Amino acid sequence: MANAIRALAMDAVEQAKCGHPGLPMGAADVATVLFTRFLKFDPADPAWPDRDRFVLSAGHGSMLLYALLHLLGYEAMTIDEIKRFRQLGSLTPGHPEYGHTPGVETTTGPLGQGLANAVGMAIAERHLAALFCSEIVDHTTYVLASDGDLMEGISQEAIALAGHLKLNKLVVLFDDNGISIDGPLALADSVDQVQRFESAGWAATRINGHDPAAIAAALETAKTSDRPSLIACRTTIGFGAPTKGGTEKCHGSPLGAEEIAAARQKLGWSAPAFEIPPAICARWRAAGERGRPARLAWQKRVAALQPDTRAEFERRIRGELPGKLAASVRELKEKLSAAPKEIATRAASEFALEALTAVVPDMIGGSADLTGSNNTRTKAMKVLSASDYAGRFVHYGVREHGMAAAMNGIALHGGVIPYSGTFLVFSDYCRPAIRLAALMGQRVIHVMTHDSIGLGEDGPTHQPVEHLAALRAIPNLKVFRPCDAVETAECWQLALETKDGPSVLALTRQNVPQLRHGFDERNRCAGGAYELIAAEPGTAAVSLFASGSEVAVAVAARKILADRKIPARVVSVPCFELLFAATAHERAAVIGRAKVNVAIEAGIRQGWDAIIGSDGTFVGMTGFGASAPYKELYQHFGITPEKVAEAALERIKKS
Ligand SMILES: Cc1ncc(C[n+]2csc(CCOP(=O)(O)OP(=O)(O)O)c2C)c(N)n1
Repeated sequence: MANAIRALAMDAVEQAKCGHPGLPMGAADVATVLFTRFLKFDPADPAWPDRDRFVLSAGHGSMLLYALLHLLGYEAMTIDEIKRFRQLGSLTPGHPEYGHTPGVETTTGPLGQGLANAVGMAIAERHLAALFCSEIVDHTTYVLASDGDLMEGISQEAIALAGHLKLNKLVVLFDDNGISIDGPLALADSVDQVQRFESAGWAATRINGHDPAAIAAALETAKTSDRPSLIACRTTIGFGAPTKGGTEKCHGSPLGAEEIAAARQKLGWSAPAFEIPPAICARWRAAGERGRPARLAWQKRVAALQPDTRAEFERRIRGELPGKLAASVRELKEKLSAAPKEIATRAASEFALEALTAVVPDMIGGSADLTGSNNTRTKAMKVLSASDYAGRFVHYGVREHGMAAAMNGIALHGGVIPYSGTFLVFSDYCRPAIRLAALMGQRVIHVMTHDSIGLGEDGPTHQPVEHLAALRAIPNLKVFRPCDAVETAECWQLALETKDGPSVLALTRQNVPQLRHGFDERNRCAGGAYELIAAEPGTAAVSLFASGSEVAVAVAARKILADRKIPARVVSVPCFELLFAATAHERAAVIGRAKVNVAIEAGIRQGWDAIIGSDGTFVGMTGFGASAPYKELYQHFGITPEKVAEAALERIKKS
């Protein structure tokens, strides 16, 4: 049965003239034992909520997964799809892509990410099991990880977190083949992975990855472990390829017709390319049908739940927000209009979270060891820990990358909406995972505070300058930078309602005035930008655009200009992406036709030209910040109402 995987991998890579045959051939025995005897799944319902998850963290070995899906009877994965490996529009892209191919649990390829996603999946499983009982939620997350996965720094963050949380339903199968692209692993690595995992609180063992009995025994042991399990499976990369097997030569290129013919002979596989002998195919299909009774029994158990519990469980799995959200945001905004708050937007976020987490039980918060600074833990939130998985706040530790990737896994698991916190400057540490959340279309919400030089004395290492622009460059990511407490509530609502993509909320450390007065039921941030204060008297000669804390600067600049009888309007721009998604007509209306456009943001200019034009005036940063009290920094870098008014007046004179 394992040779069927090997043959399909060799043939598909050969046909595509590119790809990675080595991993599928080497890990075929491990995968065969796992999928035919342990993994709980049903090809008839790839999204069955209580299925075991299988994460191919070493995404370059995608043909392993595609071969399995085909052999096990996932309807969409026909032999034609295998033949179209790596071709446009096929279900078999170069690396597995979530949402594209049924049966693929997460997008992998950037090494280490899948392993860290799996930690999030295992957290979500334990959490939901604690809330909804193990009759309904009781599954294991299996990972196949390569040397590359374990060399990546993110793997350390992931395994440390998993060990600490005692995620005993997480099992990592390490494809311990001692080969990477450059050659033998010994060129670059001499870590004892078993000892490494053990020291992180895992159960770890070493086996022969070509011995089905040993693989089965290790998986059996892992089932009863009170800790996460590592099974280091010693394998031969490209197992069966007579000259290239065991070497880097079979890692990432076709074996060639001659080597494939010799491998077929060595493996005793006489079937032609892309053909699976009926008897072997039947055994694989039978393995694929193994899980059906379990799924049907599970459906019965769900049907027998109390109607309220069942409705809630199903709502959460569908990822639908509770109906109470809108009313809660409305109430929040009413409160703020009755008693305006001059607070930092990070504090406004906490204020919003008090209300939102009360009506959206799906939300799990967290922080990478900056809880008090990020304001992500509300008073009512208990900590999610090894002794209480029902808690809703995760102390991720100083592990921003692992946190962001675990959040992706939590979202992918379903039933839970992860949000978490760090400083905006450390979005760089999260970036690879944020990019994947955007690519996969996952609702993951990053609270990123201390969003500019406005954080003050911590200085340029901590002051984001290029980060807003860099995040705005990621497709399908919404970057929100609210200007006050009301916008913060509105942006939170928009982030929660964005079911198909991640969001970043960039929030201030320093206090900002409340600029939105009077109750307005509309979510004014929904258009991405809106006129906060109209020009007077008459038509605007100047449009002042700003985001976040700089909207207050724009408002003060408007006043200076008004005193000089220059009518200026203020446009708050909390979200570029929503503005750019609006119709051309709506966008033009918000941008307006003033002679002079000025944008103010305590970051770099990049991106703003789309709003103010390349001839617009930008008041912001052109280099790194400095360490000083923040008010002095705003003066020092010239981000003040006076400078803005001056710049506008100069432009008017010239025009
Ligand atoms: C973050 C990241 N860096 C680099 C790569 C490119 N790459 C793909 S596989 C690989 C290493 C291959 O070694 P191993 O993980 O042991 O896989 P095997 O050779 O056993 O298939 C590298 C460097 C990647 N996919 N992701």
